[in-house]
Amino acid sequence: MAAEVEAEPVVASENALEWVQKDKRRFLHAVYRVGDLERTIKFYTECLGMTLLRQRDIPEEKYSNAFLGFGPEDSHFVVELTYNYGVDKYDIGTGFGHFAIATEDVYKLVENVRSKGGKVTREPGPVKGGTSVIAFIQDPDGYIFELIQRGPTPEPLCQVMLRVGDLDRSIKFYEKACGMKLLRKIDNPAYKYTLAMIGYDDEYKSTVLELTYNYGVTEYTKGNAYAQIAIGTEDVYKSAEAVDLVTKELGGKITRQPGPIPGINTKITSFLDPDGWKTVLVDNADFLKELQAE
Ligand SMILES: N[C@@H](CCC(=O)N[C@@H](CS)C(=O)NCC(=O)O)C(=O)O
Repeated sequence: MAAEVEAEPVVASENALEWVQKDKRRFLHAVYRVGDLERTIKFYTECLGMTLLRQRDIPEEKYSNAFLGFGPEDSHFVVELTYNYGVDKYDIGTGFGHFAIATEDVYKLVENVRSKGGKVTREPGPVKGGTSVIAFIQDPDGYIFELIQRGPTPEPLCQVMLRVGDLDRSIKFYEKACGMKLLRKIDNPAYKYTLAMIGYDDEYKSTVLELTYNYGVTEYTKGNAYAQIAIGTEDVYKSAEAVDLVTKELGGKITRQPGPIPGINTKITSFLDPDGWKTVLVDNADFLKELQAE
């Protein structure tokens, strides 16, 4: 009898880990804070070519959101900007890397950014130690966007780069807890870093997480500007079960138990990875309902 009681949760959790690998997942949005919503909307639409998809104001909670991207939210990864009433400055910290935009002509996009008063922090040209043509620009709050020259793609908002302290631990975490695949790992010893592209689909067709390990660096500051990425799932309860199991092995923790958000009823669960980066898993059907209601 005792043996049966002990065995049950283990079997359930192992099923959850297998289930995660078959779940229907996709990156929905990156959430971060900005000091002036109108200023950022203007910059993203005029300099970067994004479309303003929706806006909402929640006066009871003293914040507003704006969603922007390169296509509709039901099929594209987008940015969700948060403006907290009265807060005009945030600390980005050292751990957050950048968002990346794929474009057919980096030189042209950089010129557009510059002509509209945007800040170019790295001129276009081949990446150090490689051949891809890239550039870096900075938005009005100091968030970095990497511009990457590529052929046409259905998802120009193609990467979220986060720095991590142990790359193999992070890869294992996102594979097991989130069902992502390791798409590419590149070591660049000349510049003392290793990158891993991980995600749910081809990195040239959909958004990926780019994890960067700088040799010997295990700690970064998080600041208070960047918040989290949101990922769609068919079942937040099973998802949380898997995450819980993986955090016991690799670190990290569940920060919100699975369940509906009061008032909105969208089911979510959220957690921190072993470096403290936050992810929110959102019920796919609830998310689509939310989009239709707006
Ligand atoms: N130390 C870098 C490592 C990552 C890195 O160097 N990435 C490449 C892009 S994949 C880069 O920024 N290269 C700079 C350049 O080519 O100027 C960091 O933490 O950002």
